[in-house]
Amino acid sequence: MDLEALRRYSALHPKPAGLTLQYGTAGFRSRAEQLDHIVFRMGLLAILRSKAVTATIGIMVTASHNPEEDNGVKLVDPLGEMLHPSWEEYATQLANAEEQELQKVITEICQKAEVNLHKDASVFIGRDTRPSSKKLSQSVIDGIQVLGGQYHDYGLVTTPQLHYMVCCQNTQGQYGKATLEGYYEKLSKAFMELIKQSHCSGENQKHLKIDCANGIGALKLSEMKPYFPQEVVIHIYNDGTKEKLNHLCGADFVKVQQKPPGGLDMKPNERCCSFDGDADRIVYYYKDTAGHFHLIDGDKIATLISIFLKELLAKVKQDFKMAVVQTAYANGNSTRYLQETLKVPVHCVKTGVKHLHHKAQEFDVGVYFEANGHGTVLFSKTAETKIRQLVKEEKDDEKREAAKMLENMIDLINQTVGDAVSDMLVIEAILALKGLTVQQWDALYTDLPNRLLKVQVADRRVIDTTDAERRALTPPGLQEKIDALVKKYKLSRAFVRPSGTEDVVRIYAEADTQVRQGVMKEVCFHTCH
Ligand code: NG1
Ligand code: ZN
Repeated sequence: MDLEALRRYSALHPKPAGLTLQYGTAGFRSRAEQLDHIVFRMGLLAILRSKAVTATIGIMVTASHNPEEDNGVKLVDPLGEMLHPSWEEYATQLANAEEQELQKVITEICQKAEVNLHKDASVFIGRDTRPSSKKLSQSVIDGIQVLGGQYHDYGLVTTPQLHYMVCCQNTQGQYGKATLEGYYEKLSKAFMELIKQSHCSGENQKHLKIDCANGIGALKLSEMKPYFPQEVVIHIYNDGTKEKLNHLCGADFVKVQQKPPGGLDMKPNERCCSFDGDADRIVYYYKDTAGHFHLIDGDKIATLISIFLKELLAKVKQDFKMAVVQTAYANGNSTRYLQETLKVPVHCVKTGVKHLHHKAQEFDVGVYFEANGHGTVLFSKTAETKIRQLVKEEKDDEKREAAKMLENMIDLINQTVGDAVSDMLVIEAILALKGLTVQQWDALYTDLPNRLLKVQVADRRVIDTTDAERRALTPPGLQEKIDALVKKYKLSRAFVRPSGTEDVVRIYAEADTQVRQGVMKEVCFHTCH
């Protein structure tokens, strides 16, 4: 380790006195001006991680759906997954070390994680469109250079694009080419192959309006436009040329507010969707002829995809295990529909993509979505190999055609992480193939009225939860009060948990009618007092 370089560069990226930040569900998130030392040190950590696992590691500068003034950084592991939990702690230690302790902390991490500093290292960098992101990614590069290693700066990319690049690189191209062209070509080819088999695409069905949250999604969709087939005509709104990132628009705004984004003029029954600020989430919606807004969230996306995959799996007649993974925020009626009508097993895990991803890996086909629209589908190696083999060798036409569709789904889905662009193409393909309108999709089941609020409390860590965050263990008495309230209402459910990305407590409630959501007011009262 070049100690002189470490001293010199860390002095250029000083840690504000008294500031401690934690590597949470989505890495570090904070006001952008507090993050310079963090990103520099994450550059250091990315090199250590790369040396530890002898693979390329990704580092993404973004704060997703959070305000433009915020920023964040997270590391991407070799197959495009989130950073391994054992390293989250190292990230937090390195981020909070005083300057004079940096070398000691690096040495400790090297010892604990058996990092050989003489090994080669390689890091891929990406960033979103925030004004602060460019400078922060320069600081990442400073960190990388102090410990020495190769890097490739992809510049402006969506979060899922960076995950894809990392996976391609570490699988020697098996997953695809680690370039933007490689990504666009892979997705558009699979999409076109899929919709070749669709017979019903009226003129109206072709059009899709997309709110890009004034973020990176707009840039990347524009780049991808030449690759799009004429079967889909996309109209981009909130492209970042006029308004601020995530301001009154984007997937998070639409989901939380349950209303359309600003900047998108919506006519009755038009199919619309919103990406979030780094394009890893998507929600759909439309307005009916009476002017009512209908949200189609991650739960309904998971349901549509599950229906489609289940039908194909039945046709290929393999003993593949399929399941859906949700979190406590999944609407109760989505869970009921999946289990009782569709007869697909559903599992509930803690909030945060890494938990959903991990659980979904247990199945041949694991569909996972957070209600907020972050999700994807994972196929086991066994299932993927078998499906590709059936495409080549199966004599039965119906079976082979079904396998072909599954193969294209495998190629269209970004299996590394939720991806708004890829999910959008999956949804558009399924709607076209099944001849479904957005209203028919919406009518699969009716969401229970629900509310998600956040409240600021003195110390959110006093709330400890269990049972996939559906029950509060502490503070004493809180859960009992929620239980008593929930009992009063039909189909009612409510829970509180500390956020992993903001200094707030989130409160969720649902019940059979909106009026009965009065439960929400009362849960709020007990959480704050
Ligand atoms: P927190 O802040 O822990 O609730 C939020 C989302 C998660 C996930 C992460 C990462 C909700 C209720 N929570 O986590 O689902 O997306 O951000 O971005 O939407
Ligand atoms: Zn995001």
